[in-house]
Order: sequence, then structure tokens, then C-alpha cells
Amino acid sequence: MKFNHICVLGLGYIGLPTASTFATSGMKVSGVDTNLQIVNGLHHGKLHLYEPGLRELVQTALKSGNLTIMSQPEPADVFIIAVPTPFKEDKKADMSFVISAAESIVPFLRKGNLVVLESTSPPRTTRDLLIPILEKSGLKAGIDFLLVYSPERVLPGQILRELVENTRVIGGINPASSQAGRDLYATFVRGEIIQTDATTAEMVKLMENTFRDVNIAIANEFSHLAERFGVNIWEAIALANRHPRVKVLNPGPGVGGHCISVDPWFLVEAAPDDTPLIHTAREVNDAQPHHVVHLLQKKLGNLEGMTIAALGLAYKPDVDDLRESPALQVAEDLQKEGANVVAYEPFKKDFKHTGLQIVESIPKAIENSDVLILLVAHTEFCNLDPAEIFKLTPARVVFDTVNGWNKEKWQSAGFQYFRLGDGTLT
Ligand code: SAJ
Repeated sequence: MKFNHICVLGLGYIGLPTASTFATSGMKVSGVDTNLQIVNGLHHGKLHLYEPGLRELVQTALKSGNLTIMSQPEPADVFIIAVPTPFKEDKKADMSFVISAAESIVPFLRKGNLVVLESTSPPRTTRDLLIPILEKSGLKAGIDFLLVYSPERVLPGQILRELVENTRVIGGINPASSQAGRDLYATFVRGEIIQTDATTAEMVKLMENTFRDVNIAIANEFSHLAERFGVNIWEAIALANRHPRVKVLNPGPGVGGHCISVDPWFLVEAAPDDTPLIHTAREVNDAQPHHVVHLLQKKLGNLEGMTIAALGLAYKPDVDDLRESPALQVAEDLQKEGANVVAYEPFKKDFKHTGLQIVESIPKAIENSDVLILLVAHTEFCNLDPAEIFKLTPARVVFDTVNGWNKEKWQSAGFQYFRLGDGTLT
């Protein structure tokens, strides 16, 4: 099947790269976002998010005339829904953005259109939620219009490369839909394109992120055991990983981002009695920021009145995304314990957060601190020279929660160095 005009709904971390990639591959693309600030910014070539290479890609797409940014959908051959699916307070999936996006398409849906859902969604969303909404158009799914679920599996920080190179799963509600989805993504995908049914594709996406969450949870739990038994977890993991079938992931201050810390809950919500392991893994990872604060208290005693420089607030290294960030949770918890937290996040210098003092440089963050805590292994932090830092701060204690610093170097610069998962901590 041949498509000429695509309407992408949602211009976030997935929608914007996807829209721009289709546009630079020669398709006419209408990029739609209901947030007028985002739309106005993009009209002036200003991006609301950071991803390596994205600014240049969007600018090329806009200049080519193939990408147009707007706040409402318009008639097209293909509609791609790439809106967020966050969770609510009770950890239940918030499908309101998907519902609104689908409803906004209904007036424009025509015979022969293809609709694609890319947003991570609970099992059976395409069939049970999307079809009834789209059929309000009077058209029949699978006959008058085609419908697929195709999960996005790109890694923040490497989105542009993975968008093109990753294997793409296309889950159609019928074989004709899958085939149309395949034809669409063949425009730019160089990885394999594999066809399946919609519910399998939904499960695949949730399984991938849940698998990673459970594996990080076991790494975090191993780090607790290492602290208890006087073992250095980093050495133990390196040795265990010499086994040909073992690949233990890294412990850290917790699991954040809008994917791995959220998606497993969709499975727990859909089948609570079949997901005790998944549920527990989520709880282990969610408790990890509190564990970090607890470790610091064990080492330093009462934190009240102590000035702590928090290095990094993003959910992982070298990204600007703070959603569900464990680093932010640690900073908040330290503040609750009475510490004065002075935080620095190089990828979001203008970030504001009630109750947290956020500064715009490392020297500012550390100039009056008693302790430095490394919360995110941003390259900029890992490359710090401890001898230089020593001159800029009265702090003589550093706590590394991500194994980002070299113990010997920091010690020989004059710091007391502690690390999450070191048997010497408790
Ligand atoms: N983390 C650890 N230890 C590790 C690895 C990660 O504590 O060994 C933490 C990170 O610091 C971060 C969180 O886990 O807080 C998640 O980071 P990540 O790099 O594992 O994953 P995301 O959330 O950035 O992207 C994931 C990816 N999924 C998988 O690797 C299975 C990506 O491919 C998906 O496209 C993305 O979720 C998504 O959009 O669903």
C-alpha cells in the first residue's frame, strides 16, 4: 500500500522524532499537539525536549516543507497516535490522552485510512478501547479502515538511531492491517519488520520493559545483600557476569522514566492475581530512593541541617527527562529529613521544584556543602577531576549511588568515598 500523507498525534519523545523521520523520508506529515506552547515553539524551530540530533532533524524536516505543525488533526492517509500513557495516583493506566487523540481522528477518518497506535498500552487496548471509538465514524475496523498497534522501543538518548535500526513489531487487527503497517514503516525502518496481531504486540512491549524492571530489581536487591554481608556488589556483579548465561544489571538509586517505572503496572492492573513477581519488583525499585537516604543516615547520622549537593536529577544519564526520576525522589527525601539540598541538573538548568534549591553550575552546587551525592552518571559528572572539586568545596565526604566515580582517585584527592552496594557502607 502507498501512503502520502501522515498525521502524527502527540509530538513528545516518540511522536516528534517519528514525524520528523517520516518527513525527511519524503512523506507529507502533519505533526499535531494539543499543547499550544509546544506548537508555537516548534513553529519557531524551538524544541521542548532534548534528544541528541533531534533539533537538527526537526529543522531539516520543517525546512523541507514536508513537516507542518498544528494543534488539530486534518484528513490524511495514516493517523499515528503517539501520546503519553502515564499512570494515575493509584498506579492505574491513564488512557485519557489515547482516548482524546482517537476521538479527535473520528471526524477525519475515511475509507482506506490506516490508524496506528504507538503509545504503550494495557493488553487489549487496540481491540477493546480503540475500535469502538474509531467505529463511531460509521466505518468498520479492518474493512473500511485498517488498524495496528506498533510499539515504540527506542532508548532515550539513542532514539534517532534506534527508530531506524530496531526491529519493528506490527500488530494488526487483521492481516490486511498488519501488511499496511509493514508498508508504512518500510519507508524508513532498516531493522526487521515483523507482523503479528495487535494484542501480542501490546504484550511484547509490556514484557520487554517489565523484564528489565524485574532484572534491575534483583540487582538492587543484590546490592542490599552485599551491604549486609560486607561484599562489594560491583566486583561481585562483574564476576557473576563472567558466567556465560548471567547478565546482572546495575543497582542504583531506583528506576525512573516514563516507561520502565510505569509499564509493569499496566500488567499488574490488568491481572493482579497473576503478577506477584512483577508487583514486588516494582515495589523494590520504588523503595530504592528511600534506601539510598537510609544508607546516608547510617553513615552520617542525623542529616538535619546538613548541606548536601545533589548531582543530577534526571532519571538516567545524559537525558533531560525528570519524569519519575529516582534522583529527584532522593533529593526530596533528603530535604524531608531536614537536610539543605542544593541540586544541579546539567540537562535541565531551568528546572524548578517546590522546596528544592536548584542551581546552574557545579561550583554553585558544592560551594557550601558538607556532602556530595552523585545521583546520575551524566558524562559531565563522571569526568570530574576530584582534585579540582576538592578546591571548590568544603565537603570531605562523597556518596556515589551509581558507581560513576573512581574510588581510589576520590580518596587520594582527600575525600571519604562511599558507594551504594559497597560492603563497607553499613
Ligand atoms: N537502570 C538501572 N540499572 C540498569 C539499567 C537501568 O537502575 O542496569 C535505571 C535507569 O537509571 C533508569 C531506568 O532504569 O532510571 C530505566 O532506564 P533504561 O535505560 O533501562 O530504560 P528507558 O526507560 O530509558 O527505556 C526503556 C527501554 N526498554 C528496554 O530496554 C526494555 C527502551 O528500549 C524503550 O523504548 C523505553 O523504555 C520505552 O519507551 O518504553
